[in-house]
Amino acid sequence: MKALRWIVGRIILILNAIFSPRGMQRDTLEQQAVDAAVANMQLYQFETCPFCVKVRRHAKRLNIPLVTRDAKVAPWDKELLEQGGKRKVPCLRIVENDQITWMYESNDIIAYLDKRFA
Ligand SMILES: N[C@@H](CCC(=O)N[C@@H](CS)C(=O)NCC(=O)O)C(=O)O
Repeated sequence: MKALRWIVGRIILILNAIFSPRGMQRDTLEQQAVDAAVANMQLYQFETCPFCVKVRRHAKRLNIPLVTRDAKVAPWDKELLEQGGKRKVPCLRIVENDQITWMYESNDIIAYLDKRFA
């Protein structure tokens, strides 16, 4: 079962690399503003989780430099569980006006990113 999961994970990564989406283009100032806004967000994720791949592909499409944190390793695993509330990925950590939001659900994350950056 573990081996099968590993193989499926590799296939997902290979397909993701082959069919990598194109990033949207912005003028320099606009891109700088987007980059600054995204610096307040981190995506807690597993590399081969299909829901995480979906969010990463969307971030690529939006051309946003979203930092990822591997929720399988310390300290991110503990941080996600203790501060986010559950060990589920993807989860977007958003810092806004000194407030931290932990957003679960890939579709909600994508809708949020679209609202901010599309
Ligand atoms: N409906 C969720 C599904 C997310 C999901 O099932 N994630 C799995 C990984 S692919 C997970 O976090 N499972 C918990 C675990 O492996 O501990 C979404 O779209 O984000």
